[in-house]
Amino acid sequence: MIRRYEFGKVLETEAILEKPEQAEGAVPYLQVDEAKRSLLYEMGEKDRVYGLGENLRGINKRGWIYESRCTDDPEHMEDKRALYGAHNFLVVDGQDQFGVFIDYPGILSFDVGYTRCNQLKIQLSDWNMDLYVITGENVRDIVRQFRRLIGRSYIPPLWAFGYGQSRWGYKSEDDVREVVRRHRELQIPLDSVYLDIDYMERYKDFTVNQETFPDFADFCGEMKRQHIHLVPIIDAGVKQEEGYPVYEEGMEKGYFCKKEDGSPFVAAVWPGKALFPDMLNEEARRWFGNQYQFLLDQGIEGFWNDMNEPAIFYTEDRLRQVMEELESYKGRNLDLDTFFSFTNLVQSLSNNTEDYKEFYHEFHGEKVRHDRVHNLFGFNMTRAAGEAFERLVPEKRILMFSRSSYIGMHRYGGIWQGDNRSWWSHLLLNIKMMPSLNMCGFLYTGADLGGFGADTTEDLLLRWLAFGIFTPLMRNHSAMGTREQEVYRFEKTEGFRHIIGLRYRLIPYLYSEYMKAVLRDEMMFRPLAFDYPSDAYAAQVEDQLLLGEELMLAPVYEQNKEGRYVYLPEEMKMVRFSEDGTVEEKILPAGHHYVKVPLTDVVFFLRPNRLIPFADVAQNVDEIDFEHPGVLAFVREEACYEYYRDNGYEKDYENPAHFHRICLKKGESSPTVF
Ligand code: MIG
Repeated sequence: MIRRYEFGKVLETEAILEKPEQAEGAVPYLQVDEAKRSLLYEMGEKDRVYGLGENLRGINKRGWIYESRCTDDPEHMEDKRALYGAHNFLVVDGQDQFGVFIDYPGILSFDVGYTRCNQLKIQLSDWNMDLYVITGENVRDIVRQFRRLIGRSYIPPLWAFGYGQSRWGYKSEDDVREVVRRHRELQIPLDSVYLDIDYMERYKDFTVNQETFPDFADFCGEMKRQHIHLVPIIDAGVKQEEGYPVYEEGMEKGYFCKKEDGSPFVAAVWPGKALFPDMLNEEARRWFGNQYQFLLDQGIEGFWNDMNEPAIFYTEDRLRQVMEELESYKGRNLDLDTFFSFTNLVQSLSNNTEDYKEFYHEFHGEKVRHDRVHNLFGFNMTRAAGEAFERLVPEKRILMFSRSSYIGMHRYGGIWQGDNRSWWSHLLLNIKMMPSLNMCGFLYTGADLGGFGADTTEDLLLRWLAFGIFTPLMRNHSAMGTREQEVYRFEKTEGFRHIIGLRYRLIPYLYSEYMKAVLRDEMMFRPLAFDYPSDAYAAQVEDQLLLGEELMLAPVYEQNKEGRYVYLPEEMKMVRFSEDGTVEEKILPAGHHYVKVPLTDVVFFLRPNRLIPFADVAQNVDEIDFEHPGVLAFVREEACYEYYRDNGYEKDYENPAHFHRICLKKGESSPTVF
């Protein structure tokens, strides 16, 4: 059951397309305090709190305070409160069981037992919101109802389930050719290469550097013949430069965000001084979306939207003030106080909260100060693109994922998990984030495999890939200046080939699970607690995940480990894939096990009476034989799988012809397909 309560003058976020009628009576579970602009819930000692999408810390969010404030912060450390997204949905599971969604575009915080162990306190910046309280049969049911409310998640083209190679630093056609050549030569499967900001002409959106990519359309074609899709980045800021058509047209039509006095708001990002298109204004959004045509026309079929929190390196106004203030430090004896305020001055230039109060949007015909709708910017940039694709190439699925997001954006694209580091702890963070993102509708997601910032190591990359082969977005990405981390930079070529090859064997299963999760508002990745609610130990496990109804994953996420402890909530079949091609299957009883996992092995667990389709290795998605997959099964009596298969490019998602059944009975050697 879904109850909606309206407070104050709601700013329509369009997270929810069809709002239910307002509920009668008092809000259940939560104490509503309008004077303090807060909502309060007294948690039971053992209550667990799930959700909040893209965030730091655990699957159970208890014990910390989180903020919904979309932020470009590459330091994903435990003491942080916010990342790039604002996903205001959580589920309390304990003495009571209910979900809460705060549909509110401004900045808010979720104190989940931080100030007081047993208090959940939600604090808003102003008192205008839609509050949803959802109850249901169990946690999965609550999440399903919420997902139905926010609408169907985005569906990418099939090739986007292949392996993608990315690096901030590929500068030319030849750099890209080299990446493709090395993968193909070593028979390491690959479907896409990402283009970071260097493909553009001086970081101008919707341009291509003519010197390094002299014939871009031609080059796209050349790549496509090798089954490679190029995926260029688009940044939120448009360079301020006379003669650059996107800038000139945007100025002329008044489509950029303005300051209070109506003059354009100038902030610096990659290209130096830049302007932010008013993504919240329908007309400007349409105009910005139309710009993607420039790249679609040249054969591009996928994009990633970056810097759309929006990130600000500095604003003209603040830079001027800081420069002046720095002057005053000249010749002074800098002591404890002055030295730090001196160094902080320069630091304060970037992503300064005060700057987000300096510009305005034209939002549903009203002038609204940015900070009140801050969390909608990335959402609406990606919506601009998504709506444009529907207009410009309605017959096609276009790959789209964004860095910043708000619930509602999940209908237009996926997200990647931003600038992590080549740290083991960030592999674990990647694992933990999957279910909470799924709860909020973000199914097409993954982290930068190998780690974005800092230098990776071969073992970290192997272990990370061994988890990444299960995430819908499987992309190796790293930052300029860090150790190069394409898999061919390392020695264990066979190991890499084996692990990435396994991804391709699993794509029929993964794609099928993806589509069913989308079409049925299910989570593809779940914590053990969601499926084994009466198992008190399972509720504590945060380093294992359920995938679909079939698999349990237990990745290795620590260095120099030859295996790990795994908890089995019931009897399962362990399946081990080794580099030499052997597949070991072994039934293990419920309980605790130490499982050996050598560096290039992949291990997962099949639940009883379940099977998954399992294809042969392919070098790219086009080569996979979806029609005649083999199976991996754990049959006690009979296992059946609902197999979803379409051509991966058309949009008749619900066509019943796409659903097949694969069944295997005990004693049978080959499955029956219906
Ligand atoms: O501030 O375009 O998260 O993936 O490589 C850095 C350069 C800007 C941030 C993205 C990252 C990308 C990088 N961008």
